[in-house]
Amino acid sequence: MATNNPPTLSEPPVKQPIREEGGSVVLERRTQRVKPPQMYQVALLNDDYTPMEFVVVVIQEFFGKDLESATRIMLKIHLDGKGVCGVYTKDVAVTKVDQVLEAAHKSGHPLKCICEPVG
Ligand code: TYC
Repeated sequence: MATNNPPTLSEPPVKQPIREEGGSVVLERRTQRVKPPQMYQVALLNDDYTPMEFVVVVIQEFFGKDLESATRIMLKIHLDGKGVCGVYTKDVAVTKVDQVLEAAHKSGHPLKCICEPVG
C-alpha cells in the first residue's frame, strides 16, 4: 500500500507531482505544518534496598519488556545507577512514573522513577 507520511519540520518542503486528467502535471508545494512531539524517556534509578526481582517485574509490567530485556535493564541500573525503560509522549511518560512510584510505595520499596525530555 502506498504511504504518504505527514511532513515534519525536520524535512525540507516537498513538491509532489500531481497528475491531472488531461495528461498535464503540476507541482504542488507542501508546506510543513506539524512537528513531532517532544518525547520523554522514563528511567529507573538505583537504590540499595529495592529487590532486583521487584524491579524486573516492574519493568515487565509497566514497560512491556520480556524477562530477558527487563533483567538486562535492571542490571544496567544496578551497575550504572540509572536505566531507560521506555520513551513516550509527555502524558504517557508522566503516567508511567506515577504508576511505578505507586506500585513501589504500596510494596514498601524506595524505588525512584523519573522522566526527562529526549534530545
Ligand atoms: N541495587 C538493588 C539491589 O542490589 C537492585 C536495584 C536495581 C534497585 C535497580 C533499584 O532501579 C533499581 N537490591
